[in-house]
Amino acid sequence: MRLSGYFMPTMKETPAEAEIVSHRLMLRAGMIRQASAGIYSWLPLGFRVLKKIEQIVREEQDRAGAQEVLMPTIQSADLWKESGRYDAYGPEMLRIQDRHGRDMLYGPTNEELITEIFRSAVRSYRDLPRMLYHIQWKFRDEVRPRFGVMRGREFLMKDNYSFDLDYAGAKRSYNKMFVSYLRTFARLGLQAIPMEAETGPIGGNLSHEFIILADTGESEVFCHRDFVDFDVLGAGIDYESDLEPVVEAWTKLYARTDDKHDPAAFENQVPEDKRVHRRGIEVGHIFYFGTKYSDPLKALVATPEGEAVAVHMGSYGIGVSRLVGAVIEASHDEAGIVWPEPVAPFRVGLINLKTADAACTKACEEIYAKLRDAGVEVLYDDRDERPGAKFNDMDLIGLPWQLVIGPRGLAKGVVELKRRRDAEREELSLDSALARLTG
Ligand code: 5CA
Repeated sequence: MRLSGYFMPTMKETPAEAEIVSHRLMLRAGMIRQASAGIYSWLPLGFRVLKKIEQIVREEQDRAGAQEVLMPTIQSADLWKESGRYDAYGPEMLRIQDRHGRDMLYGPTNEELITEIFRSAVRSYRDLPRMLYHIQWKFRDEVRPRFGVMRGREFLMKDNYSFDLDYAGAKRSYNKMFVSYLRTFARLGLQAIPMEAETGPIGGNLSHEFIILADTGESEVFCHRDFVDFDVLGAGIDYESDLEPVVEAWTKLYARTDDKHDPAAFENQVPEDKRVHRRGIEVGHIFYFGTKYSDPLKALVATPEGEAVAVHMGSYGIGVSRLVGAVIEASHDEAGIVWPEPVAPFRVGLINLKTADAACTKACEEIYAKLRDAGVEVLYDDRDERPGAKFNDMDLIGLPWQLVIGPRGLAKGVVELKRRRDAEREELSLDSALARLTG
């Protein structure tokens, strides 16, 4: 992509309305624009990151055995009246009437709709277990939308729903999601800690929030310091094996959000030098709620003995659009964003220091073509701008690698490769730079 023709409206000034760093940087880097309170348009750079995160979430859901569907954003109120949640959900739900005066709503979540899909198709234990997920926009009329995409009113969520015959089966599904969440967040370059949490309007009695430690987080959390060094990606996971030992290893140490916090237990279980009391960002939340929806909605399956029982369910959410902000909160410096490679909008920023210089531009064009041929995502700054402005923009948008080409270096046969993460610079020949970036 050539920057001269790319829609990336960066800003030098810090927007006054943005209170936290991720919101400021997303506005300044031209990733999003506010459409109205808590509702955002995604511009090309931001949309690329959103799609990368979405794809990693999707791959890990698929790997764990869940199947993707797509349910609508607008739902009929009838099912919500059947489950009893239409009144209980309160003013966070955006209620709409269609032209016939029928009650509709913009879905804040999808337990009812997925249960209706399930009950219309499944009758027997032979068709269990099942896990169905979708990645869809939700609307919650939050009292206080803030922090940009972190607490929006319209936001992108991955929500998965599991169906099992009994508690033992449902716990297996819960464990699959628990482990797949650890993997998903690790692939995004994040250390997410599973914490015992309240269930709120979704319901149930077994629930974990996945929390990224960050001073700007909205949750107050308490946990054992050893979580910070846990590694999950190293372990090969077989989702058909018994995952209980993995889940136990990740839940035996104290980790709770403030509404579940027990000061006495915290002090008993965690040595003083290991106590972490911080703020965090909730990037995922999983629930087992048994028959809370299948009972009222009569989602019944026949057991092997022929008895009809309500199916056991769980639901599992990831805040996909919130994650864009969360990754930035976890990875930035004074100059701007520092994208972890797997979610970077482009891998390489190619900077032409002097577009008026024919040899310099020729070298840039050649390497740009070669990088693209090799399948490397590259953003080529071919604008007629001062080098300082180009460096600032590249640092702001945080691509992992910057390849800087100027007439002086070329005369010596070298270009500069800078790693954004630690600003480490290296002078290399064009060919070795190419080899490094395509290797
Ligand atoms: N149905 C369940 C799980 S599938 C559910 O809705 N869970 S939730 O309410 O906890 O939301 C799931 C995730 O969506 C949260 O962990 C959070 O990461 C994200 N989320 C929730 N509210 C917002 C919001 N207002 N803005 C951005 N992300 C949000």
